[in-house]
Amino acid sequence: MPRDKVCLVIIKTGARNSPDPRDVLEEMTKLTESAQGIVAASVTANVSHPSPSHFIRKGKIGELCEAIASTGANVLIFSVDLTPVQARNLEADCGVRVVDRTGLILDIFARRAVSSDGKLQVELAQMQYLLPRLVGQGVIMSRLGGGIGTRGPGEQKLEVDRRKIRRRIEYIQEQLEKLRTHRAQIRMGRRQKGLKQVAIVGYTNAGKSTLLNALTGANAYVENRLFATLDPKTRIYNDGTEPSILFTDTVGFIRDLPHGLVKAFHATLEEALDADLILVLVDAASEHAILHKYVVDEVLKELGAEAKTKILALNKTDLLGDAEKVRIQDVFPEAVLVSAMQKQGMKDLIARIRQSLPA
Ligand SMILES: Nc1nc2c(ncn2[C@@H]2O[C@H](COP(=O)(O)OP(=O)(O)OP(=O)(O)O)[C@@H](O)[C@H]2O)c(=O)[nH]1
Ligand SMILES: [Mg+2]
Repeated sequence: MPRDKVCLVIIKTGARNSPDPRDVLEEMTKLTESAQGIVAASVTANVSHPSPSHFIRKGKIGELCEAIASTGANVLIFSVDLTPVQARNLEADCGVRVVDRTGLILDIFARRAVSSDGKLQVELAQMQYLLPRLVGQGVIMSRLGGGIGTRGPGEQKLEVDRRKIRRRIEYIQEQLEKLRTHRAQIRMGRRQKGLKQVAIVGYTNAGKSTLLNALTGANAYVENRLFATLDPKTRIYNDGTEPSILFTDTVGFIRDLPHGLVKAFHATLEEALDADLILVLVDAASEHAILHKYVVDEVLKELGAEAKTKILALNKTDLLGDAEKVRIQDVFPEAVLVSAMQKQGMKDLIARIRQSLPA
């Protein structure tokens, strides 16, 4: 399938704490590439009061049409979420597919889901996202045919009416509930065997799967892409010392993680909630390390994991010079410095984990 040529629309809101548009552009570019799209153009728009009909102003729409015409872009991707009405109007005015941030992330998730559990969770999030967008017409047909944002629950399923979709949602929710119970039983069994459980959590691309592999010799999927991992993998670490430790790799977090996705992945994220210890992994080589740590803390809060025992590890320190290592250790004095890729700091990390594990 030919890759989508994408025109990114970076929205700068007037809100305090709103992220720097350059950072948003960087992240949206990575997300787009993770969805196999090619960024052909980007347009930034200042929007303090979004219009209910189009989100952006008329003049900006003209600018977008020009960018589309001059670059041959076939899809617009917004850095914010749009209402179904806004998306539909923009599609009509610009003549190309319009995808919003949640739609983009859902698309990546849909590409990555491997296990049947992962697929069910993604399908649930997609259904809930698509449901309000299925009212009326036009959109449905324009969404068929491949490309970013078209990976709906499947063409056949799109033909069924909303009632059937609701029933499907209920069915998936029941299946996920069973999955939750099943996972809880597995965890209980492990606990009875005296095994300790550590969940590795962190921003997407922090190196969680690489760390799991380094510690346990697992062969978890590693890639320099956002959301490489959707299915948690659990592997045992055994160095002859009791207790043995089970490490679980989890879905990566991102700023403004769409709420529906957090909910859909609750069954998976519960692995983190139920662990004896949460290992927060941060990419120390990223200039956004502090923000990433903050986002992870916020999502953990949202999941109700505030009170859990946590330790912090700073990864990719092989990319840092000595001065940078000192600086980042100043910011996070409690952190263990590691390089999962070069298997550096693993002994320190295990020692810290053993110290911190609740008895
Ligand atoms: N230089 C360096 N690169 C690393 C290190 N650890 C991981 N990486 C690279 O970082 C990228 C992401 O690694 P992953 O292990 O897939 O990251 P992840 O946190 O599992 O990412 P998601 O599953 O997408 O959330 C890959 O290109 C890794 O090779 C490290 O210690 N040093
Ligand atoms: Mg991973």
